[in-house]
Amino acid sequence: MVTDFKAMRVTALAGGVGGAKLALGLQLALAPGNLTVIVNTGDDFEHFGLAISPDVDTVCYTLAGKANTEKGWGLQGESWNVLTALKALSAPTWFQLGDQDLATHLERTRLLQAGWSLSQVTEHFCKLWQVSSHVLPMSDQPFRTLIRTQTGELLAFQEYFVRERCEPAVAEIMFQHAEDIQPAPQALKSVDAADLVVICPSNPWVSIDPILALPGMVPALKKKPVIAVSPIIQGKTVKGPAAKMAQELGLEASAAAVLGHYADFVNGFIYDQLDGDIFTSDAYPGIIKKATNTIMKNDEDKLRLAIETLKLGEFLINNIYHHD
Ligand code: FO1
Repeated sequence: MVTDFKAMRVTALAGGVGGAKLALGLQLALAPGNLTVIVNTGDDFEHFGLAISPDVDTVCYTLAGKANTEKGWGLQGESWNVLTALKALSAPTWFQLGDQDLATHLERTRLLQAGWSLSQVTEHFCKLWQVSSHVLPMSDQPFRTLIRTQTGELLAFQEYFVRERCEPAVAEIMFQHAEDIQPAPQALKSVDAADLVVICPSNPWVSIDPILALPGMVPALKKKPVIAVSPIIQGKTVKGPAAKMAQELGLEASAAAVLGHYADFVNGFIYDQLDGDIFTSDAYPGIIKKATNTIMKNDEDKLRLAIETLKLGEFLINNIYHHD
């Protein structure tokens, strides 16, 4: 029986911007230390020889209160001297690295080369940035999301997302990784130890699916109360290409399609009130659906959506969900 949602131990699955926003709301709503975020690393890449983990950094910067909330990525109060100097050298500048952000990538690369794992580097940074939550990269092994376009080109994720501004039509999303890819050591443990798992409103196909593709992840989720929050509102996303991608892949760009995507292992689903009555009473009868305002413009919105999610979690745990 859960009587105080603040005391719940929650594990969230997240990609970048949208996921980080709800993760911050959950951090604000829960007792310090009770949130763990498993973050997509399929967007990671090497640039100028540096190890860049965009979603991990977006989540860490957001939870540390250091994120540039206008851009959704990078740091607030950033300067761009290195980028300007790179431009003057005719170097590639399509991926914008701010001066302070660059320090993160330099130090991460140095520590990885010294034998640290990505999980250890992330924990170390989070301690220095006084992040009260636990941030876990989904895996310590390289996992790369690739996009095959409808013209047959194969693009690394950041080439598709940033360099090509998500313009090419997507034919296929591919995951490239070691054959023995494993979740990060703490990732499955944090799911097992959680009272509730929350799938943040991140892109289901490129931000959450890489996490779900890891061996053992879906079976671990099936043993837990899981709530997913839809990133699609009235057929569109607040940010990012999820809706455009869905259409190009021949899927429906709707909250209903997002629920269909997760239906095998979720017990609760939160979608935007603007989508009102999209679910008929016989659609996914075993899954509790709740419509609310899911747009997160400020910290108040993030906290409110987090509390709605935790209250639905509390209801699932106390009334519906039975542990094995
Ligand atoms: N996104 C952009 O749209 N343009 C950029 O120049 C860019 C730079 C960047 C630098 C560091 C970082 O951690 C993230 C950065 N992002 C940038 C965001 C990021 O690549 C994407 O939002 C995610 O991969 C999708 O979740």
